[in-house]
Amino acid sequence: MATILITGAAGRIGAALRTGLADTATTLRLSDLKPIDRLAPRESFHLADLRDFAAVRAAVAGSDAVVHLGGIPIDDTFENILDHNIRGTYHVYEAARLEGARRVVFASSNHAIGMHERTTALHGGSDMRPDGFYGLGKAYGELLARTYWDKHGIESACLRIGSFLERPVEPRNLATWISVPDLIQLVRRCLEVPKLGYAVLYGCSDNRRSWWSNAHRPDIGYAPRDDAERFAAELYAKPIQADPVAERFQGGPFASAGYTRKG
Ligand code: NAI
Ligand code: 15L
Repeated sequence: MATILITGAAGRIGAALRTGLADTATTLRLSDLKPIDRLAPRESFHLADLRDFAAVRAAVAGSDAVVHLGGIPIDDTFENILDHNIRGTYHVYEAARLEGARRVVFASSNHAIGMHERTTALHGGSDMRPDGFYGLGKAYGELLARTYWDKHGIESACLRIGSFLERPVEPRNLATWISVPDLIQLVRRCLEVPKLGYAVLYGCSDNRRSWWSNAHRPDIGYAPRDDAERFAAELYAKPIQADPVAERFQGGPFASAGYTRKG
C-alpha cells in the first residue's frame, strides 16, 4: 500500500494512525474539515468536507487505500448523520471507485450492533442491531462497503470499533476497550493483508470480558496484546450511576438514550 488517505485525520484516531501508519505508507494523505498545521515529511493535507463530493474525490485521487475515519462520532440528528456520515461515506466509496483506490478501512462502530444484549456473543456474521441514528449510519456504511466489493471489487474492512481510549474509564470498557497499539495493529493488518475481500471485524483488545470475536477471520492476523481486565478493580471501586437499559445492551448509553420501549 503505497499511498494511503486518512479521512478525519485531525481527530483522535487520526492522530494515532498518523504515527502508527508512518512506516506502512510511502505517502500519507490527510484530510479533514479542520486544517492540520504541522505535517510530517511524507504527509500532505487535503481540506475536504465529506459532504462535498468534488473535494472528497480530489482528496482520494492518487490513493491506493483509504482509512475512512471522518464523520460525527456520536449520536446526532438524522439530518446531520445523513449529511456527514451516510452521504460522506458514499462519497468516499464513489471516489475510490472513480479514482482507482482498491481498499477501504471503514471506521464502523459497535453502535451498529448496540441493541444486542450483553449476554449475546457476537461474530462477524451477527445481525446488525443499530442503537440510534449514529449506529444506523455505520450500518449503512457497512452495506455500502459490501456493495462496492460485490459490484466493483473494492475491498473493505468494516471495523466495529469498541471504545478507543488510552485506558478504560468505566466498567463497560472492560468489554469494549481497544488500546492505542491494538487499534494501530488492527488497521495496519487490514492494509497489509494480501487478500482482504469484505471483512467485518470487531475493534477491541483481547479483553477477557469481550462480547465480540474475530475468530471468523484468522487470516487478517490481528493479535491484540492488551486486556482491560487489569483495570477492573479500579473501575468497580468508583461509584456507578445505575442505568438498567444501558447495562442491558452492548451499546450502553447510546442504547438507553431516548429508549421508550416498555418491557
Ligand atoms: P473524532 O471526532 O476525534 O474525529 C473525527 C474527525 O472527523 C474530526 O477531526 C472531524 O473534524 C472530522 N469530520 C467530521 N465531519 C466531517 C466532515 N463532514 N468532513 C470532513 N471531516 C469531518 O473521532 P474519533 O474518535 O477519532 O473517531 C474516528 C472514527 O472512528 C469516527 O468515524 C467514529 O465514528 C469512529 N469510531 C470511534 C470510536 C472511538 O472510541 N473513538 C469507536 C467507534 C467508532
Ligand atoms: C463510538 O462509536 C464513539 O465514536 C466513541 O466516542 C465511544 O462512545 C464509543 O463508540 C463507545 O461505544 O464507547
